[in-house]
Amino acid sequence: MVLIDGKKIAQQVRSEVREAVACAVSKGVRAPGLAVLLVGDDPASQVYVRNKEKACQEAGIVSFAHRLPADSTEGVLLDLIAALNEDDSVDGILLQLPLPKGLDSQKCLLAIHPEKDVDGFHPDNVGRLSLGLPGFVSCTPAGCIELLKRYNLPCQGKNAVVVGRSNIVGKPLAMLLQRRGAFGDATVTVCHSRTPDLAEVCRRADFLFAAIGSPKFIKADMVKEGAVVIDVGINRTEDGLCGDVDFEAVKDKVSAITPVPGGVGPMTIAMLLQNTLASWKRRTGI
Ligand code: BQF
Repeated sequence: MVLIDGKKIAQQVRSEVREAVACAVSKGVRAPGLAVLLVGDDPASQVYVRNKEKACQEAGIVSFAHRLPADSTEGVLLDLIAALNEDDSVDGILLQLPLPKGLDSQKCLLAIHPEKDVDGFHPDNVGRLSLGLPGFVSCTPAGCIELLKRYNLPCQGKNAVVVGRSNIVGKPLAMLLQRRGAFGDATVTVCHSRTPDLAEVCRRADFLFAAIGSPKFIKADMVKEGAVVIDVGINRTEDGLCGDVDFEAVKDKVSAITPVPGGVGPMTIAMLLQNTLASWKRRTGI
């Protein structure tokens, strides 16, 4: 059984970004800039935003944090996004989700210029992904594919099952798995809470992606012998972070598996930096 070390791969990606930035900056190019918007005081979101600021700093990316009170109006947020769209020192704009009640996240995401949408949530970028055009890809699904690449686990011609159909993970992941190439070309099934006999569908998976949002949901009887299992779940429980996969029950059955913590989570941050790097390269012409 291969334990897929997302923390290690994320560190590799982060040093690659750091080296690319340092190289260009030493030649006089301005540093990349990422604006991070946090509305309200959700404790998990505060941790995520701090993680992202720290990762930027380490990579030589300037982070511009904007912390707004929970009772901010949509107008204030939209005005800030409009100003960041116009700001040439900002290559990426990240709106930390979820937003407090009363704020329409779809409307706010639509206001971010698609060329600065490093989270890949703008409908332009979602459409581009579905058409196979270049654009920003949502960081968590991109991180899953990056792990397959770096561990050389091609899913071409295999059965991939994605459990969960969210806009942020399940849907874009299913699109990525259908792209052409060694780390695409999968036969993809997307299942969810209304799927009859979910266990039976999961058991057909050569590659199983768990993005349900329910701790230890995937049990041993839902996993095929020798499958690759990618656990996208981040659940906060009494005994710390916990994935959507019952790791202890499943680990002896699989050929490779990601742990939680230290699997897909760290890759999410790494891919954010990679997207910001790509935006900066494009905008500075390097
Ligand atoms: C790890 C996120 C749900 C909703 C909004 C490392 C992160 C998590 C886990 C992290 C996540 C989840 C982020 C680990 C960012 C991933 O060691 O396992 C890093 O910071 N994430 C987010 O920004 O918004 C979310 C999950």
